[in-house]
Amino acid sequence: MKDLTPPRSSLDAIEIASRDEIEALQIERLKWSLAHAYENVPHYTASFDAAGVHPDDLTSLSDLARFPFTVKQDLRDNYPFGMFAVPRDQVARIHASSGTTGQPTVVGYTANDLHNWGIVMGRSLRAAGLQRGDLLHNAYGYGLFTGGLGVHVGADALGLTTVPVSGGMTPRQVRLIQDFKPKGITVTPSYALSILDEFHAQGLDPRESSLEVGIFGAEPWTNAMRLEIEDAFDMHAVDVYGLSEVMGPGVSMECVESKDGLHIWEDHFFPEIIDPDTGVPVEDGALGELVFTSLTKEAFPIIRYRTRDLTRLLPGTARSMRRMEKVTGRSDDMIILRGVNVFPTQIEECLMATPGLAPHFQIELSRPDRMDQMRVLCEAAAPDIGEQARAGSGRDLAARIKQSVGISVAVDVAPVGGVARSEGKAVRIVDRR
Ligand code: DLL
Repeated sequence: MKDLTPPRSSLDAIEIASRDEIEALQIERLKWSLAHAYENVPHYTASFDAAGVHPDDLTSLSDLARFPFTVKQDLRDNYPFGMFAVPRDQVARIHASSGTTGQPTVVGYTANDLHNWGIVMGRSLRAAGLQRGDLLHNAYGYGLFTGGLGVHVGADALGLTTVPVSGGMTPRQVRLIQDFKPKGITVTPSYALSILDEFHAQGLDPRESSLEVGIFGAEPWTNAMRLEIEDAFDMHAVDVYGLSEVMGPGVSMECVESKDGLHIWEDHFFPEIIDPDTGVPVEDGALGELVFTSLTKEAFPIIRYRTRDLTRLLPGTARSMRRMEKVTGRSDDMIILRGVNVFPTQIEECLMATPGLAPHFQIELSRPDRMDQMRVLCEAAAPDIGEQARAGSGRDLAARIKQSVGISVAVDVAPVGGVARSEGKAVRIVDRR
C-alpha cells in the first residue's frame, strides 16, 4: 500500500492548532449556537426554560452540562420543520431518515451549512489521502440519506473528480471501477464486501484494481474487518463517521497515516461522553454514549444530541482534535442475551478470526420457549467447501463466541451466497421474538 499521508501544509490551520486555540473557538461558537437555538427554535426555548438555564449562563465549556439533552423523539415531535431555526425559504437542502420504523426525522441546511459540510467532509477525504484532481467512486446512496450527497459536497470542496454512482447494480460498480480507475471509494463496509464478491464473480483480481483507499462508514465495523478489506483490495481502509441529526458524514474521520480512531472536527461539533443511565458526563477515556452539540449550524442547530452510539474520547494524535474510538455499536443494537450484553461487532470479530468463513453474517433472535436464543447465520468462504467442513467451521465459531463473549449460540454456515447482501447499511439483527 502506498503512503498517502497528506502534506502538513495542505491541512487547515485549525486541524493542527493548539488545544487552547481550539477551545477558545469552541466557546465563542458554542455561545452563538446556544443563543441561536434558544431564540429561533420554540423547542429549545421551552426546554431551556424548563431546565432553568439561559444561553448567557454558559461561561466555560463545562457549563454545557447544565443544558438539557435533545433526543430523536424531540425531532419526531417537531416533524417536519419544527426544529428549523431559519425561515423555510432559507433552507437550501433537506435530508431525512428513511422512516421505515416510524416517523421520519427531517434535517435542513442553509447554503452556509452546505459550505461548512464541504469543509469538514473535504477535510475528511483529505485525511484519507485524497487530493485535488483524484478520482472518487462514491457508492453511498444518493437521496434523502446523507451519505451520497454529503460525501459529494466534500469531494466538490476538495476538488476531486466524483463518480456519483450511488448504491446498487453491483456488476456496474465493478465495471466502472475497472474502466474509470478511481483512487478512492466511499461505501459502507458491508456493501464493499458485496463489491468484492462481484470482482471475484467476474474473474477479476481486486488487488489489481486502481483503488488505493476505501472510506467506510454509516455502520459499525471492526479492525478485523479493516485488515480483511485492506488485504483483499490491497488498499487502505479508513473509518468515517457522522449522523444526519448532526450533519451527515464528516463529523469525524480517521487519518490514513495513523488509523487509530476518528478525529472529531471539533471546530464544528462539540463532543461529550455521558453515562447512558445517569446522563452525567464522564472523563475523556471512559466508555459511554456520544453526545454532540453543533457549533456553526444555522438551519438545524442541535444541542446535546444523544446519538446512542457507544465510544470513548481520546486525545489527538495525527491532528490536535480529539479522537473517538471506533464505535462499538448503538445502544439500540445491544442484544441482552440471558443477561449478557452483546454487540454485533463482537460477533463480527469472532467470525473474522474463524477460518473457512466469509465475512458476511446476520444474527437472528428468537424465543422458542421463553428463553431468548441467538442464531448466527454466516457462509462458507469458498464454493468448494463441503457440508462437513462448513459444520466444522460453525462449531469453531460457536466455541469462539462462547469463549470470548460468554454466550452459547447456534451457528448455521450456508454455502456461498447464503447470507442476504446489503447495498447500503447491513441489517445485522433479525428479531423474531
Ligand atoms: O449514516 C451518515 C454517514 C454516511 C456516515 C456515510 C458515514 C458515511 P445516519 O443515516 O443518520 O447517517 O445514521 C447515523 O449510523 O448514529 C451510527 O449509529 C451509525 N454510523 C455512522 N457512521 C458510523 C461509523 C449516516 N463510522 C448512524 N461507525 C450513527 C459506526 C456509524 N457507526
